[in-house]
Amino acid sequence: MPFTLPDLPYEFNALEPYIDEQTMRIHHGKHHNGYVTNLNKALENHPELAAKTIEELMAGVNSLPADVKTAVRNNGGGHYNHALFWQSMAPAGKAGGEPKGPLAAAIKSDLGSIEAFKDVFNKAAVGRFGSGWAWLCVGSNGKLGVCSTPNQDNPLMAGLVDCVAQPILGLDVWEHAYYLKYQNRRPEYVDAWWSVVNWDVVAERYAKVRG
Ligand code: MN3
Repeated sequence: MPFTLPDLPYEFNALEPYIDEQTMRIHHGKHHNGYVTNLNKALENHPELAAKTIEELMAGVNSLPADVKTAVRNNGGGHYNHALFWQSMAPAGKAGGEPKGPLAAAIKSDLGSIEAFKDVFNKAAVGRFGSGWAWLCVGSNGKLGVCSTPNQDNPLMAGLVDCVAQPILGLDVWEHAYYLKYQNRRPEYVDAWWSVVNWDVVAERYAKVRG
């Protein structure tokens, strides 16, 4: 199988009380696992695609053959997005607070202030109608931007999304990400999530994209 479900980099209960253990178990073991299984199934008859990295698949998804395009868009997107999401979080104590260093400086110069960034990100997350994601990305001009994509789309999907960029932080706002604990209160989930953002990982991604 070309793609495998990555282990979480922490225990299922590590993000309590912000994200509950049962949600993490179902989200990782059922939802993310389903995307990986269905992505592998879609690629069974396309060995040339199965040899690509998930990033390569995402960037080229708009020109894939019609028989696999939707499956890769939805399930490849689901795999990429969730892998990035798990890595973007850490237990309270190792997470939350504010970004530091060059990332913090870039947020201030490109988005106004840390507060202004969080505000626009919260609006993107809460305002996404139905299911989707909010993103902090680095554009082709090297500047940071915030956007939102529907379903399992992401900013790597050139030709399919409004904001084509390199994602460095993503927030899942599908109901499956928060419904057990927060029910319909998406804004509370989004607020709580900031407490488990692993800024060290986000800063590493930023440094890598900027070279
Ligand atoms: Mn999800």
